[in-house]
Amino acid sequence: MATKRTSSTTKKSTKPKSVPNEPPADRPVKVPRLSKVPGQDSEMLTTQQGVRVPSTDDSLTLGRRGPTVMDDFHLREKITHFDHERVVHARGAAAHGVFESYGTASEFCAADFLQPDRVTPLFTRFSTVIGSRGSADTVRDVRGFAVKFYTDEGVFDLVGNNMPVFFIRDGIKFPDLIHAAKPEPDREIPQAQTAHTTFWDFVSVLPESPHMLMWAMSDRAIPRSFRMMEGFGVHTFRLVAADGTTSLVKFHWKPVLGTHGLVWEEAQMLNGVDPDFHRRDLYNAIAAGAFPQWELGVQVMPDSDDEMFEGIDLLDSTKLVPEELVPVQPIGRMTLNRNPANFFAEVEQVAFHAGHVVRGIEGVDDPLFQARLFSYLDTQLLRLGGPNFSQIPINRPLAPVNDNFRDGFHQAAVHHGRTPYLPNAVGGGCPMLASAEQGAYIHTPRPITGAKVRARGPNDEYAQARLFWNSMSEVERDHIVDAYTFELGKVEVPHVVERMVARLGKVDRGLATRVAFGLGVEVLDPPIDPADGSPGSDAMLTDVDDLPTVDASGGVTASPAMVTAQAYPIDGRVVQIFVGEGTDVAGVQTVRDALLAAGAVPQIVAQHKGAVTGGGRRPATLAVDRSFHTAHPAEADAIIVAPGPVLEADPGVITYLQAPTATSSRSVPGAPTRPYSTRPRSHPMRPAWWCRSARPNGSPPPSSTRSACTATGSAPPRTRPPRSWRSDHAQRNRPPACRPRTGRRAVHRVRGHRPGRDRRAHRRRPDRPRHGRARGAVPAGAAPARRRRDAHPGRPGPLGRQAPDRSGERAGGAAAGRRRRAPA
Ligand code: HDE
Repeated sequence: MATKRTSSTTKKSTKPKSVPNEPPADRPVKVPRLSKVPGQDSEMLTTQQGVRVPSTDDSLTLGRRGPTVMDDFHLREKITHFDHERVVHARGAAAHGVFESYGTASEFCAADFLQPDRVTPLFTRFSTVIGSRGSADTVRDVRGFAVKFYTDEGVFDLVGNNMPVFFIRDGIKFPDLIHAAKPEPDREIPQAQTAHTTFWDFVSVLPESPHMLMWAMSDRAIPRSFRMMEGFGVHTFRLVAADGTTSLVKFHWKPVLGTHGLVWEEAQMLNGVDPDFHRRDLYNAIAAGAFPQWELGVQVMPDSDDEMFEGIDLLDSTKLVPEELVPVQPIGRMTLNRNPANFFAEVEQVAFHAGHVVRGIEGVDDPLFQARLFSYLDTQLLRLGGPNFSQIPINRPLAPVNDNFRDGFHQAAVHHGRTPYLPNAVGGGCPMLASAEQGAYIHTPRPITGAKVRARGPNDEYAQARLFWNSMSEVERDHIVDAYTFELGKVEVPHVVERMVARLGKVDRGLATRVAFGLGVEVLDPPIDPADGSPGSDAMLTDVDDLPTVDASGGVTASPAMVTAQAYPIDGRVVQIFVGEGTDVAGVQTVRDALLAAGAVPQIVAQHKGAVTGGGRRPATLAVDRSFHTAHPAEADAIIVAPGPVLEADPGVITYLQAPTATSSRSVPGAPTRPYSTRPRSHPMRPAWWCRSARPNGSPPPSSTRSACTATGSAPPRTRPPRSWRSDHAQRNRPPACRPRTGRRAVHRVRGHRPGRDRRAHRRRPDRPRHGRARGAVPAGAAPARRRRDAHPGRPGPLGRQAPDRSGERAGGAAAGRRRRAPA
């Protein structure tokens, strides 16, 4: 091309110009053509090389249930490209910790870190899936729950989620799933949510989606805290005992604090009020010494040739094994006890991989897992800049390494020796190969037969979705109905909505009717003629109709293990205590101390920051953590209103309490049975004790999804009592070593408040408290206080604080208490 361009511009030729890339008419030679849209100019689905693809739903496997084969070039190309596109799980938070083995797994697993009395360091990262790095925490989404164990035998990564199943059963569909779920490519909205057309379009025609959708529309998708989430390995794993016997297991993480969800309205508000809600919560808990804990448990099923259990396909990650059939056995405990020192170096650069397993733990031929084995390594090459990412400190194994790998981008090692190859004689045959007795990882031999095919199934895609629905409490069902109604309400294409509602009808007719009512559509029954291929047709839903289906519920119709009435500790629960001038300071301090002792996080909230003063002849002061400007009821699990003259008369308090319910009151005349949620108000107007999900008496929360470790029967005891908690502001501004046990000094120091000087001030003028009324909080109609320097708005007071301006405050009117006016 360059030669041609030069000749045409430098020399004027009289010969007719030849058209580049066009063969002469008399010689029809094919040459590469210029596509209008490279990579999108065929009507058929092709590979990047233009090879037409007959199916993109199933990986190429050895037999219907065998492992994925390397010559599935379509799968590898599709996943490779995806790995280097838009990365999932971009937003996350993480912490260091330890795993203490109970030793109970030693009978069925040879892994050293599961033997008795082993303590293994680990690093755990929680994440959302869809949102980009700056997105909010409390969006409706699946949460990643990835744990890196630095065992003496190498790194083991348990890369799971907070839900036990997944949307797809074959990894070849993962790029499709994420393309559909991510912001729509033409306009790049919406961020971090599935409430849009393309996601529902995709899942509505994906046969295996109904079960996971139920979980994603439940309270599990809006967890109260990372500390209150279950975790699941999702896939089945094969554990190998020291004597070589094998069993099939599912991994479970059970949070000691129980499983709790937010209410949807709260979650939405928190996205604005505090987009870092979960990240902050985890950091603060660990900084305060209230270390979150989870028990690791396993469901152990016998290993069998067909890898089925009670009709449940153990190679299908859209299915779970009900805990009623196989209880979870606890095998160890994880404690997160140290925050990362540098977010990028640790949280961002940690590289998990489903293929990081240690002796005694093997994956299975689940095609979802098989694709992951390829994807994680591949994705790190770009994300972490080359093949040496395992040398980054957070990824380095504790076990000694000698991999014979050399060079590559970002090689940090200066290797010695001339023989990075095996076998060698010059290097004395080093490094040596290990035998089983020396701890080598040896894959369990398993016979595989069958033709190389792209085919899966058959399976029952609705039974476990129905099981989940049946297991929910009434309030949780209301939430699920609301979630479907909201999400499908954002879909712009009617036939997608109809098809989804029709499929919900196969899960539960009542569920579909309630959702259909909210959407103003009908439940089509039967869905639509299966033969016509039109929207809603079952012909578009499954390619396995000709095969017999199996019941995937294992005979269980409802799973009480998913919801229990178990009581959990209130560690880390935020209790806001509203105080005002003249409040009962001693009483508030007693309540606060009791909350601290119980492990909760009390926050003193008042009209202004600084401090409030109690009543009596020798009034005491109380440091304020947050003002109504910086606190929000959605951040609290409970609110206590302390009695006091100023607060009772302040309508700002009521406005504050009302805020979260502003959008939740509904009344729909003429609706069928409970078309919309009749959930209890999450924030009653004037409570003495308001509770979101954990109740002080231990009764089951109305709005949260809870789960118990059925094997233990009760919440495992806390090993380490939490220390006092204070506002994150106070925590952040103190070096860890000198963080105080009680928060008061921390608050004083951060704000430049000097307690000694305060006390002197009160001694001088006990009749005129330094804070509150005398400084500007003048009730309507009262005589104005004598002008003082610190009563002027905008001018720093003697303690360096800004005096609150209440000079123009009127009684009544929600905003009056917050509005600032110029002094008269
Ligand atoms: Fe992932 N997943 N995934 N995934 N996944 C990634 O790896 C992928 C799947 C999960 O905190 C990526 O380093 C494919 C299931 C977690 O750093 C990527 C498939 C489950 C995390 C990737 C799946 C997960 C990831 C993106 C279908 C639950 C975050 C960045 C076969 C069992 C780990 C990265 C962290 C991250 C690929 C399906 C969990 C692109 C191809 C199922 C918790 O490699």
